[in-house]
Amino acid sequence: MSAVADVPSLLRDAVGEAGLITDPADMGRYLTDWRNAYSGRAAAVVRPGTTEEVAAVVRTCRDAGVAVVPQGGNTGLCGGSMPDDSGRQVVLSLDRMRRVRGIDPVNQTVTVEAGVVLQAVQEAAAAEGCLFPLSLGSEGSCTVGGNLATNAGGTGVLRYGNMRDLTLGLEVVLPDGRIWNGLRGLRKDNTGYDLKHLFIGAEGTLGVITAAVLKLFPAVRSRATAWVALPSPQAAVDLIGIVRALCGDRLTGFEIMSRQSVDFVLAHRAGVRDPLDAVHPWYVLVELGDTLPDAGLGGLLEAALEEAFERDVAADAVVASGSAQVAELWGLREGISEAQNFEGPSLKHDVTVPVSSIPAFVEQTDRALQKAVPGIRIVTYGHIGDGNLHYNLSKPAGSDDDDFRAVAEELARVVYDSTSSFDGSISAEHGLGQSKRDVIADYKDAYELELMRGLKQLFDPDGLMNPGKVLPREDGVARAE
Ligand code: FAD
Ligand code: 2HG
Ligand code: ZN
Repeated sequence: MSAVADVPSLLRDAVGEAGLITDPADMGRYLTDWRNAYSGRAAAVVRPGTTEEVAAVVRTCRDAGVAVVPQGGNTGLCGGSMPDDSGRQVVLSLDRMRRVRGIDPVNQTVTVEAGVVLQAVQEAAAAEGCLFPLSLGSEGSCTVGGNLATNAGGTGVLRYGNMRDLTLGLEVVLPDGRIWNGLRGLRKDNTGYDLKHLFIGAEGTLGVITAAVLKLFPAVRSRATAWVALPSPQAAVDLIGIVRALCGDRLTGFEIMSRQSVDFVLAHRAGVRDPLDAVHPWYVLVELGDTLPDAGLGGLLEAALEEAFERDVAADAVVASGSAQVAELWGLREGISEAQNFEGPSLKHDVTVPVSSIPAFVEQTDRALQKAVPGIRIVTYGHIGDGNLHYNLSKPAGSDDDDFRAVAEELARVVYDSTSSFDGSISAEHGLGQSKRDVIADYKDAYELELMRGLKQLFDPDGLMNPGKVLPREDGVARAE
């Protein structure tokens, strides 16, 4: 076994000078995440350009007993792509693996390398008259590898599914350096265990994803978008029912936002304004889409809204009249994550409960949080059509940052206990990473965790593939973000 100090020179043999960074001054952007919430140190950052080079890097690190941390666009929200602070781990960035290997419009598939940025996949699909429907606020920076490793969701899940649903095949470098070529573009394949699903959502703990075959859909040629003011989360749930019944599969987006969320964006994002005159407690952004260029979606959406007004579900609404207004409405929604960063330390929760339980869940959780910290700002928003809320918290206005940090763990428990009481999940899209790695022990079945540990042991007996992520540490200490 080589000393850690030798690893950079061994890695140079694997990837050449262009693929290796050892100067701490140049490593900076790989060692801090998007929000500056997590940072680490590394023996080296290695940037292989091919699958074979990824395999050589993984073998080199395994032989040296050095841990590998796979990294894509570094936009993850739970510290999964960060090395620890020992300075002994190696960050394996996929940012030189950005080739679209092929697109097959007849088979409706695209084959891409893991470092391709999500927006580039969307653009490659559009150039062939197709749609790749995964859509996230971070799509200009996040990568296919990161999307797969976190099983990313976003705003199109209710119509098209999450990254797992959009994937047909994978190529993966396993922790022992072997390459598994599962790059099949088949919609039907019943030849045994479907291994790709183990790597999707594994947050880089079972291997490095190097390429994928993804599903495409017919391009959407007409859209209609509305901003709807509502009295309550119950009204939002009622509105989904109305829109679904009338519009069926044309419903492509349904995002909820509390007034607090919208206030943060209005305060911190340039070029947005409140679309309505009066202030309302809740809003949803509804979007319809169709492959026909003239599908009459505006009329359909207006019919749904009319019914919502008649039934006192909606309080007010604006139907967007052009692409600039559509962009402005989506700017209000997509700007929330960034806007919250300007309001001091935040606690991010990324939960799901059954859609039917959302109203009772919000009422119960808000009450418990306000009791724990009177005046706490609850920034509730997200993909309500999937039962997925970002139940984020900011300190009471004008209060001390450290006072808020001191109660962070208690507040996280309030949200998780409430989620659990509705048979929900404490992570719907962002994953466990470092932030929820320990607390998951209290919210997931012990036997399920034992099976997960068994899989980790099978794939990575040396524990060198993104250690310290996803699985609870043996000391079982529960920590909030
Ligand atoms: P990274 O952050 O680099 O890595 C994330 C995890 O994947 C880490 O554990 C890493 O080790 C692992 N990983 C990365 N590449 C590979 C690979 N090739 N092989 C194996 N493991 C790998 N997420 C959602 O689900 N829905 C949203 O709507 C959403 N909106 C967001 C909006 C904003 C503004 C931001 C900042 C983030 C948002 N996210 C969202 C979170 C984040 O963008 C996603 O988790 C995204 O999928 C991460 O991709 P990445 O390339 O940045 O991965
Ligand atoms: C979103 O839906 C993302 O905007 C980010 O998942 C959520 O920042 C967050 O908490
Ligand atoms: Zn989200």
